[in-house]
Amino acid sequence: MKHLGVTRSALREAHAVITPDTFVRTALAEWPGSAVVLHIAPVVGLGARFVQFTAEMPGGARASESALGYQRFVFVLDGEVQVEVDGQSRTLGESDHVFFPAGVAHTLEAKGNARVAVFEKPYQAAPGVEAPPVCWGNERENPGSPFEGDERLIARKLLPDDSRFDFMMSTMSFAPGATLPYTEVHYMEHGLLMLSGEGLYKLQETYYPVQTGDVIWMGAHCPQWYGALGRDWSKYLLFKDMNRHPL
Ligand code: UGY
Ligand code: MN
Repeated sequence: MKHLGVTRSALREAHAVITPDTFVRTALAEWPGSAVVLHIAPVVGLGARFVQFTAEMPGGARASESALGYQRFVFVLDGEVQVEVDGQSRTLGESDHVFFPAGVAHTLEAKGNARVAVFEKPYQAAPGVEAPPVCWGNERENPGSPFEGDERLIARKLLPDDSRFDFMMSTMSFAPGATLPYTEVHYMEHGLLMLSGEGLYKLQETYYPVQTGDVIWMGAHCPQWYGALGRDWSKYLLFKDMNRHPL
């Protein structure tokens, strides 16, 4: 059925909601053979300081580090990906993730059809702070902890929470009816991918119904609040720049 131009996707100066019916694929030099949906780029709204994309990798497709030396975080959505870095070789499956520091050579190879969520950012060094290492993990094995004391809202940090890192990746899981405790307003930006479930996202003045597969960009100071709907827990993957003075 034709959609007659109707979509839930929306773009405002400090936020964007991007739904799968509006995804457009491109190629990227570092991802030969993969279809890349570049969700969030610096040209969005008033501007983003990171990129977020999904790479759809056919079996055998390979990717290498960002030619411009950006840090990269990769989260496996579907399939299996063989990762080579620092003389190590590991097979990552669904919910596994890896962080590559700026300038670290690596390759990713899809063992069959695979989909990965990728976040990249130029590293902001800070005086006296050492560079972060390669980090591995699995989101499902991460126990997480209640967010601001709410047992129905579990936050899982996917990177060590220390100042070597200039961004954090996490997941936030909400029981049906659970909400963020208040409308947040902060200078840090977010890139978000709905991993499961559905809910209502308030961004600036507008409430958006969102569901699995949707992407959200929240720019600096975008008022933000989420409430989970539906019968099952909902979960999103979240990028947030952190730990650096903004000037
Ligand atoms: O910590 C955060 O910034 C997070 N709670 N924001 C969000 O979920 N939109
Ligand atoms: Mn936030």
